[in-house]
Amino acid sequence: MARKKIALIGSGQIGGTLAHLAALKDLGDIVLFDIVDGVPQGKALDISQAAPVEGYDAKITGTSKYEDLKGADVIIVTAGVPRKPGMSRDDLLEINLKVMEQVGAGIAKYAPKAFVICITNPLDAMVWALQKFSGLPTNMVIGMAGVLDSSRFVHFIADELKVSVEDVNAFVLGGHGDTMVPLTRYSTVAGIPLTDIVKMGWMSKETLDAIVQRTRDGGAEIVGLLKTGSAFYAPAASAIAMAESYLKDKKRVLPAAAYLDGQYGLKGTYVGVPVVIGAGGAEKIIEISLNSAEQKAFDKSVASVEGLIEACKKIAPKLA
Ligand code: A3D
Repeated sequence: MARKKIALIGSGQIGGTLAHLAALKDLGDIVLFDIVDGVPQGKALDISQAAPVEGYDAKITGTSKYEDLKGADVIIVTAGVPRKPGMSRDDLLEINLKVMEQVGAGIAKYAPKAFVICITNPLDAMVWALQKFSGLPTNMVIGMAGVLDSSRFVHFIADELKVSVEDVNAFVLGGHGDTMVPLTRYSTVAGIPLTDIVKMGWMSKETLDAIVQRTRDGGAEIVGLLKTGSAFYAPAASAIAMAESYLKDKKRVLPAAAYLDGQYGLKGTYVGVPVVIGAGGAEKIIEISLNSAEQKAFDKSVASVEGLIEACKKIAPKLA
């Protein structure tokens, strides 16, 4: 059986980490792409030289030519600029929208059958634009945010309760940004909802509220510490989980920015919802019932995403 091919568009902090993880997990051969010539080639060589130590056989190459994407099964897009301290994800919109236009054209020409995972911020608007610019089917273009946001939530809960991360399951809905909706009712420790954990007195309501807020601000906390870029280890691990679910047809149920066609009462937009990811791409959107407070928070988050999509349409009228 031929090896799968994973192409990484953007070979910066996340791109390099993606390549390393994909190699360690034997997901297939890897192509690193970047407009800065030398960086993808240098990282590819460095990661290839770790192969004898780690024992992976993946062929890892670097390129600045779109034609090298040919035949890619999965494409993960991180091309663009990340945040600096004081910047919101939305501040990146204009620059990264232009990048999505180039990347979308490259994918359409050379890898129209790929499963595409977008990571570039502002996430929900960029994945929406990338799908439009590439013209790929909506089930084959998805955005990574929810796996990362949920993972941050799980880390904080497990750390607070001093339990294994393996026994905590967290659920985050909505756009990737300050309005994201961590759902405490659907987040559990060994099956016990966090709302019950509070009732049992294992964690105070104030602590849980603080964790929810820290999850929302999770990206900014790291930007503030790093000062020269944004998080990359956990974002890369999150996208790899999504790629693996597609490549191995695992049908994991993962929160991701997916195209909504009537689900949650929304049409033609991308927003974070639970999705079954398998060989058919985004195979099924799971619609959960929301109480009025959750619905209100979700609506606010959707409004913020829709505002960004409108801004994209103004900058690039052909998207309208
Ligand atoms: P960085 O290390 O700067 O890498 C970005 C790479 O993109 C650089 O190597 C650039 O040279 C390259 N690039 C720029 N323009 C183009 C182009 N037109 N074509 C090809 N490559 C290009 O950033 P990073 O890896 O830290 O972050 C990448 C993106 O992910 C940023 O937009 C971040 O904001 C975003 N991000 C998203 C999340 C989510 O959870 C959604 C988390 C963390 C970062």
